[in-house]
Amino acid sequence: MKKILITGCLGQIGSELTTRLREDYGTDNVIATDIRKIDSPVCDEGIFEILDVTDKQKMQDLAEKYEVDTLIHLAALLSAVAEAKPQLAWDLNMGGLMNALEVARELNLKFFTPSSIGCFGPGTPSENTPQDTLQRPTTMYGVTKVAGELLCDYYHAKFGVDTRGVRFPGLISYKTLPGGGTTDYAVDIYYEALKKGHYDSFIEKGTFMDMMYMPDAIDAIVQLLEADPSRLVHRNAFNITAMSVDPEQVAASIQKVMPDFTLGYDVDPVRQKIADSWPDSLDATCAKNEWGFAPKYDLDRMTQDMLEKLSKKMQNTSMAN
Ligand code: VAH
Repeated sequence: MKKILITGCLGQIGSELTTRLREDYGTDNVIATDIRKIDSPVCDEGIFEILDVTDKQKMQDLAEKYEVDTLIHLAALLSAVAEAKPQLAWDLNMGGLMNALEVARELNLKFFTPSSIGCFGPGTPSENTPQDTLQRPTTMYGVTKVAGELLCDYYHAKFGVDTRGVRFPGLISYKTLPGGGTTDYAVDIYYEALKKGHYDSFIEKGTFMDMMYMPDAIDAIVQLLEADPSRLVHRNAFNITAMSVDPEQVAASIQKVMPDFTLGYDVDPVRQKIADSWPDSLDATCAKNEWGFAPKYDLDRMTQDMLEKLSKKMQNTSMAN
């Protein structure tokens, strides 16, 4: 992997991945793209191009212009937004993915796109969910993730495209707010803890979901893309996770740092129904065995770092305003 085009760079993953890849591979070797340009280090501190992923010709023109060898496709609607706009979610998530796979096929690019724990459904074993198991999701997001996994495996088997992917759990980060996900409560809780000392969770007590701190997620993308292909038994997509938590456990972790923090509930039935259809905990053995996946952050270490970095960010923002 030497020169990389990334779609969806202004999203929660893209904004941190772009910065990391510029550090690792050189600023001029990372082509950041998104559907709009904003005032952001992603747009201002390296190569940035406007790209709507439903425009295949533009995607191909950019890949050829910059002579990239790798395409990381992140642009997609997340679960809650996709459930509110299912037809748009299909068009964007599947149309964008097909365009990206076709560009990768025609230009012989290494390819990464994420799947999600959302690719599983109520019939999947919910504890220690196996790498290879039943995938019958009941959300449009999940349908696009399963279809996406199958499409990426097809492009590898049929056309030899070097496709790789992971099934991301909920991702927690302080740099960019997530957009329209079901696991976003696990990000919101840290912001609200610092702002108000209290948070009303839209996900119910006792709802366990896999989660991961963003540094571990970025490490996983780079590790998988640099992995020896001869070791890969699986490709699209690997179960990965760092922890399985519910709102109570996240609150208890915060209270170790902020003893007066309190947690309440204002459950969102739409996102609760989505969360209830997902597994409680994944088995990440294949990722560990096939490419050395090894997350560094558990819940308490993530909480300490989130609260420290987020409070600095909020202080800087309030000073700037
Ligand atoms: C979502 N954050 O909630 C995303 C993710 C596992 C969840 O796919 O839709």
